[in-house]
Parts: sequence; C-alpha cells; structure tokens
Amino acid sequence: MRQQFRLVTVLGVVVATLPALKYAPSVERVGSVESALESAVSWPVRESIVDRVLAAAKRTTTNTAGHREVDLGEGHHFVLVPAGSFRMGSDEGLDDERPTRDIELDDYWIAKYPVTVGQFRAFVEATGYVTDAESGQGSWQWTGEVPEEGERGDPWEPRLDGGWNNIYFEQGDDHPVGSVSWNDAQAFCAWLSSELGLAVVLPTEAQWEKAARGTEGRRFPWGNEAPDGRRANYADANFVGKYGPHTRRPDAEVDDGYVETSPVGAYDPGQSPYGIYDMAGNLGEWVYDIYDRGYYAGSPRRNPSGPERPAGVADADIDRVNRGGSWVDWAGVDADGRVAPEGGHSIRAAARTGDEQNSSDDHMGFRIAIDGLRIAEAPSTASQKPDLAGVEIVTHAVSGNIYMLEATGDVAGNIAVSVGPDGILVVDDQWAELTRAITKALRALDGGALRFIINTHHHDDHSDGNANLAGGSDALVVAHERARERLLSKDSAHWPVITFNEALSLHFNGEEVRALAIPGGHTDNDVVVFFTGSNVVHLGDLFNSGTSSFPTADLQSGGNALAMLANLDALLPMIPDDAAVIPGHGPLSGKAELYRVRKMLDDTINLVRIRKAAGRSLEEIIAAGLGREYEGWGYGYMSADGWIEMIYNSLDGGP
Ligand SMILES: [Ca+2]
Ligand SMILES: [Ca+2]
Ligand SMILES: [Zn+2]
Repeated sequence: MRQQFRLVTVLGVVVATLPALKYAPSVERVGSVESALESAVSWPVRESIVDRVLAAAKRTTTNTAGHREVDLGEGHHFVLVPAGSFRMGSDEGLDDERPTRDIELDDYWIAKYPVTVGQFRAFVEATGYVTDAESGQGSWQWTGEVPEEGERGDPWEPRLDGGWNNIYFEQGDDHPVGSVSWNDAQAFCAWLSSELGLAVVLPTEAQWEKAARGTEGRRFPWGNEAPDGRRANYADANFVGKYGPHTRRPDAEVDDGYVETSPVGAYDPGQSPYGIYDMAGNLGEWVYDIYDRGYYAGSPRRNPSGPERPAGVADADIDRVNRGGSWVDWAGVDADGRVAPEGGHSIRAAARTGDEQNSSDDHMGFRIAIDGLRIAEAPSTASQKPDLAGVEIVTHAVSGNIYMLEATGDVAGNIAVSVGPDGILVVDDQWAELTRAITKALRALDGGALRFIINTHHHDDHSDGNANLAGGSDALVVAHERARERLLSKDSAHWPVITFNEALSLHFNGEEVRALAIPGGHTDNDVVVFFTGSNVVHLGDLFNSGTSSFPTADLQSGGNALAMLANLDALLPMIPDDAAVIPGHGPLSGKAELYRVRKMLDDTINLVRIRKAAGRSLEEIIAAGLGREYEGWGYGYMSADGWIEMIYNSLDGGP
C-alpha cells in the first residue's frame, strides 16, 4: 500500500525547514566506515534546534524566570529548556511514578501556555478538521454527581454533542482548548508545523515533567508547598459550590477564582522554574508517550519517548499519558503537607494518568513542543484511497496459463491469475471499486468459476475486493493468519477463511501453487506465491518493479526495511533465474531486476545506518539524500524521503 500520502504531509514539514540549513563541502567524517555512496553527497552544516527556532522567532526575550523565550506569532510562545539531566518520577507518589531515575534530555522548546480555544479554532477554520468527539464519539463531561455509597466510578458521562466548541461551560478564546483527543492534538501539531516551517510535536512525558518541575524534584511547578488560590486552578471552593464535594477531595477553603477552566497564564506565582504556566491544573495535558505503568523501570535514560506502539492495535486500545491534573482534580497533598498518593488524578508534577488516545474529555487539553528530534506525525487515518474513476484493468499473458492483471494509473496491486480446467485462482484482488472491471477481465479469459483468492497481505489495494469477489462466487479467501486478524476490523465478507502462518499448497490447474509466509518486511503478514509448474512468482509488496519506486516498509503494520532485505535474500535462492516475477506494483519483471532492488536495499540501508550511527538527525539524512545512483528512483510509489524515514525508523526495530 502507499504510505506516500501520509509521508508527503509529514515530510512537507521537513522540507519546509530545509531553507534554514546551509550547505557545505563534506568536511565531516562519518566514522571509520565509508560507503561508496558517501562521496556523492555533502552534509548540511548542523544547525541546532535552538538556532532554528530563534531564526523563526518574531521576538526573542529572556523571561521573568531567566529563560529564553520566543514569540512565533498567533500567541505561540515557546520557552527553551536547556539540555541536561533531571530527576524524573517520585518516591512519594503512586507506583507508576517509580522508580525515580536521572533522565538526560537534549535542548527543547516547550509552549509557555496550553493551546487555547482561539488557536484551535484557527486550525479548524484553516483545515476543516473534524475532531474525534465530533465524529460521533462525543466527549466525557463532569456531572459532579457522586456515586451512591458503595458504588464505584467517577461522575462523568459521555455527551454525544460534546466537543471543543461545546464543552458545557463558559470558555473564552484565551482558555485552554478541551474535549480534544490525542489524535486531535497530533493533527493540530501537523498543521502548525506546516504553518511555522518547524516540526511541532507533543512534548514527551519526560520533556513535560522537566518543564513542569525543573531539576530539583519539586512537587509542584512553584515548589513543594501545597497550592493556594494564587498558584493553580484546581478543585477549590468554587468547584465545591457548583458540583459539591466528591471523590476527588476538593479544597473547600481555597478560592482560585474559577469553577472550570481559567484563561491561560492567569497564575503568575504558579509558574514552573522555566517560567511556564498552567502545568498544574486548569486542563490536563496529553503528552506524546504511550502510557505504561511500569515504563520507568526499563525506559532509556536519554530522551525517552515512551513504549513502542504495538502493531495491529486500534487507537481505542492505546492509552496515552495525561499530565498536570485539571480543574476537577485535587492537590495531591494532605492538610499536614504530606503527599497522599491514593486516588491519583492530582495536580502534582510527577503524577501520571493515561487515557485512550481517541477519547475526549472536558478536563483534557494539550500543549506543544519543538525538539529537533522528532518530526510531526499526522494522526493515523484510514488508508487513503486513490481516485479510481476511469481506471481500467489490463491483462498481460505471463507464462502458460498464468496472467497478470494490472490497473492503469498505478492505483492498485497487480493480480496473478491461474486459468484452467479447475477454474480460476487469483492472487490479490485490488480495491472493491474495481471488482466489476476485474470480473470482466477474468470472464474474458474464459476460465470458469473463481475458486480461490490468495491475499499477499492485508492492504486495501490488494485485498479490498475480497468481499465482492468471494461474495459473488464460491471462492475461498486464503491469507496469512495475521492478515485475517487485521481484516477483522472490516465486514466479515472480507475475512480470509483459510489461514496459515508458514506455508500452504493448493494443487490447482495441474501445478502446485505454493503460498509461503515471509512476514516482517512490508507488513507482518506478507505472503509470496509460487506457481511452481508455470515458473511464475508473485512477490506482493516486497517488490515494486520499474526502478521508479522505493518499496514501502509499513512499520505500523509490522513491516521493517531491514527485514525486507533479509526476506528478499531468503527468497532469491528459491526463485529460478528464468522465472517471471510479478511485483506488487509495476510492470512484469524478472530476477535480474530483483537483484537490482536487493542492491538498492543494501546500499540505502547501509547509508542511513552509518549516518544515523554518526549522530545525524532524520532531517539531516533526508537533506543529504541517497546519492547519484538512486536519483532516478522515488518518483513512483515511495519517495526517497519517505524511504529514508522508513529505514531510519526500521533501524530501531530491525532484526
Ligand atoms: Ca478552580
Ligand atoms: Ca495544565
Ligand atoms: Zn501493501
């Protein structure tokens, strides 16, 4: 499948930052290992994220806390948190705050205030973005109704019409935006990145905590003393007045001036050591990391960014970390000044909670950061469908009774067809919209009934036709067991009914049709199909032909560029020299081209590996490119920039 659409958005951000880089002859050495490709490129001089943000600033100041601050326009103020270590976690808090450990962070900029209603509105007006809450899920809303004695649960209820612009209490444009999901926050980051020409991201949990409590292990942004009415907006007397006392232990003696949210920046004495506002209370804040109670025990010590996202898990099942507590939360400190960890959900700077990343709550907002380590990620969306109007199916004779069906315009994966006395077998079936054209092409081959459909993997441009084709015949769908798992999110008519995880042979039309599971390169359910008698092999998306395109390692679906190379190496000896090779995309091909692709994988992976090992950032590696030999590639399915990013990310999770 094409990941290109998503990557273009992502990389648009990177490209936009490139004019700030200056080019120079290659004077820096990349360690002792030298690649032949190395001489073809020159390195941009490294410019730090500190300089890049300063260069983009409309105004630069030193703030009242003595730290560098920039104004990037439209109310987006960022404070520089200088590189260095801090103590993360707390021994007096809940279990998930332990063990405490020293964490080393590079320089980063973090927003002085949470993103406001006005700033979020500008995003929605510019893009037409529809939030998760508005897409039908609604938002969780505080009711204040305490559960009956002996009952469990918090007094929240989902409101289907709840959302960032309907949060059931008064909010001005200068209040923090709430009822937004983590996905919505990511979408905002992607948009603002393109506006600013800088990669805007959610802070990591470690970045958030250092910005909130500094390097002295403070309980709260201002120090260790309990909050009072001047330091934070939390569950105070105003809150009790409207919602009554409840399970979250409000401070009925304190008056912070607000029942629900306050404008951002309203509590001067509540600033963090870096001069950052609203880190305790007002709205809780999404941060980048996946929430894992035990993460601190094994996290990296340098620039941790949370656990890896597990493959094949829906957004609804991924919890992301929430920080800082909100207007419904309590101080977390008892009257005697001791931390009382029970109950969680406090405004202490080390307190952690998690929530599903697609959920929205009236007490949850976010702030943003710029760190030079990560590039903005557009939120995961349903697979992008190309324009299929006017697409035709072209039939190519391959060998004997094997044919290849190709969609014009490069919009779908190639289909292999076996036609003979037993009927028809196809490998892959493209988009559902193309079923009619595919059926017509099959009928023209005059081969009787469709009996089997083998999926090379789960991507829509290879398997979306399952329901139509199998539904209109007695054909059975055969696929890797992980492909079935991934297709369970679609209507049951799409589901493979015969699954395997090693190999499976169908004896059909006088030959053995052997499907071999070789997962981990393109996706975690890759299958290649050998027509052993006809001397034809369908390689699925392990291979795009035509040297016009780099391949796709779909990391979110368990793919990996390094595994792709390893899998190709495993396959090459199994493919006869004179075999016809049907690629996932591109013209009918052969083994010679497969060797060229194999060399490309090896060269480009090595190049990115060396540069990454030498400490180059992804942006720098993209800027340097892949050298002259591969200049002609990357105008097809996958751009060079996208492929570099996939290798870069694969290096962390490779075999
Ligand atoms: Ca309050
Ligand atoms: Ca906050
Ligand atoms: Zn694919």
